[in-house]
Amino acid sequence: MPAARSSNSVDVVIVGAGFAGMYMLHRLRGLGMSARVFEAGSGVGGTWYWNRYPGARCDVESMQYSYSFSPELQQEWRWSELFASQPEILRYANHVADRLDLRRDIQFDTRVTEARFDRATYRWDIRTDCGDRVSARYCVMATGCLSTARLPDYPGMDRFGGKTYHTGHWPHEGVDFTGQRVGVIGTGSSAIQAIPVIAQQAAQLTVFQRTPNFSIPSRNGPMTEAYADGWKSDYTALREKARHMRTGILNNPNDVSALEVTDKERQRIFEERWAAGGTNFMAAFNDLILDRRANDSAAEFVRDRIRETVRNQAVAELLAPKNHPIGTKRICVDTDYYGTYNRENVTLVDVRTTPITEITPNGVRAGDVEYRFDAIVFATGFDAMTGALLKIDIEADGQSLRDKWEAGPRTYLGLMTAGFPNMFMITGPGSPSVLSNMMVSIEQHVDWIADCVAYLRSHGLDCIEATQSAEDAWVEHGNEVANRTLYPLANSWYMGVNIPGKPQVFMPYIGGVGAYRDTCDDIAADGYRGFALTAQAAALAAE
Ligand code: NA7
Repeated sequence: MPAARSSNSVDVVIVGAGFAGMYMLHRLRGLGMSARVFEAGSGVGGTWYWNRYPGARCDVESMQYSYSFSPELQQEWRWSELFASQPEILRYANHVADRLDLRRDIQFDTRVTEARFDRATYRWDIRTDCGDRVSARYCVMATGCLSTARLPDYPGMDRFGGKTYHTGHWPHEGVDFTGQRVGVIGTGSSAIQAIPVIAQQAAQLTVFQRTPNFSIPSRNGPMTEAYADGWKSDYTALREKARHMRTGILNNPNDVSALEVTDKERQRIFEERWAAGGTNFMAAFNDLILDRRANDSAAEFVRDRIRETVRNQAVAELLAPKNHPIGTKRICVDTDYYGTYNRENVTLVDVRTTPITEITPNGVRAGDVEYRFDAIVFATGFDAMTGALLKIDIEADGQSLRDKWEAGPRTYLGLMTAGFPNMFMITGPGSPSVLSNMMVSIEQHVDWIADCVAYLRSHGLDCIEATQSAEDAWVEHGNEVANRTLYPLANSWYMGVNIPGKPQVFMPYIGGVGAYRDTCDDIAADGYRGFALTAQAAALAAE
């Protein structure tokens, strides 16, 4: 265990140095507040620090998946591709850390293990696995929504004689699969990005699929000067527009029902979106996520593209999702995913009909067959949205967050949870977070939190807590909005279904980034309606 490197008192402890924690630190410094960031990794970047698997890249265009708070930063940085790869995004994160001199307040290789609120002092007592103990007025959880990697619990997991990897914990030195027999378990976004790249290296690649996913070609390519300049010449206005979009992405939404146009016109619009590539496909009509018939038309369009691409029709049918509406599990974006199944060295195994029963010393047993591998890649996802928070022992007034959230997360605005004063979450459950451009949602939350603590300070206050009634109303509203959509029909990680025993509730807020921002702004302008604000700590200190 490394020696403790700090033992003191700060205004704010921030947990995590991904894009959320980095910007939070920057904003707090701007307010003249002291802050310490604890980060489990050895560097900044969060998701982009850990997810180094082959083919990892963002599915939001780089011109939009980047910070907007600094005009200089967004003008000077040059992206090389339309959709940046993980190494490039990590370089960007490091560039920002250098440029803003963030590292001096970040303690790396340190995992926060406990956070306890002491009502007598109105401060958080934070402890780490390195033995640090820090007292902070506020605690900001910038722990990420997809940061707790999940391995299946097949018998024999530790018996395999070859190498095993999880896409979310990829070795920094990279992996060369040349000449190897490789098994990939899972067909979510990570697998869909990794499979085409691994297939090019490996001698044999076997993909174990439980649920097929819809994937749209990215049409990625080099970033031309003209394209980047088009954005940069009007960046301020475009960013502002994006902040008010439904997903925080300028995706050219077509405000027309898929059911109002002729079959021919519908097909033409889908063709156009498919040719343009990326998640904008889902903005082809305004009711794809609301109306099953509208959704079916989009789903069938994509299934037909799969049938067209994959030569073996039995394999194409296995790859064509039929059990969930398109978009209700996170839509994937790929480069030659379906085409990869035309390669001689790639095999698809349907684990619904031939379930994996064990990991053997030689590989994977599914049905009656033992598949022999040199390496197994687990692309099996994350304990999403709540996993990282609940890994920490968070407690206030004798109540743990794990107990409070036993039946599923409950928050007010996804920013705070009642009974846990002065603890903020960035892109927490109950906020648009994973349904949006994370950069836009991160900036919105960080700005809201920074403005909030500045407000408290300027009003001689230092304690804020979500009220139970505001939280209950927000949870009810969130469920109501979700139930108006098709989202709850899918067994998705949005619903917690991928984790055995996890409560099944729809965790993100689907009301839209723009509307959500307006709500948050309105609540703040109204003196933080639904929050109890007090000056008790100041009174205590004065005694
Ligand atoms: P996902 O999207 O959760 O995908 C995980 C995949 O692994 C998915 O296909 C799962 O099938 C599959 N899985 C999980 N456990 C098993 C077991 N036990 N056996 C077989 N298959 C299994 O994670 P990703 O890392 O791909 O993507 C996460 C997000 O990161 C993504 O949405 C982007 O926002 C970035 P299932 O669907 O559960 O049947």
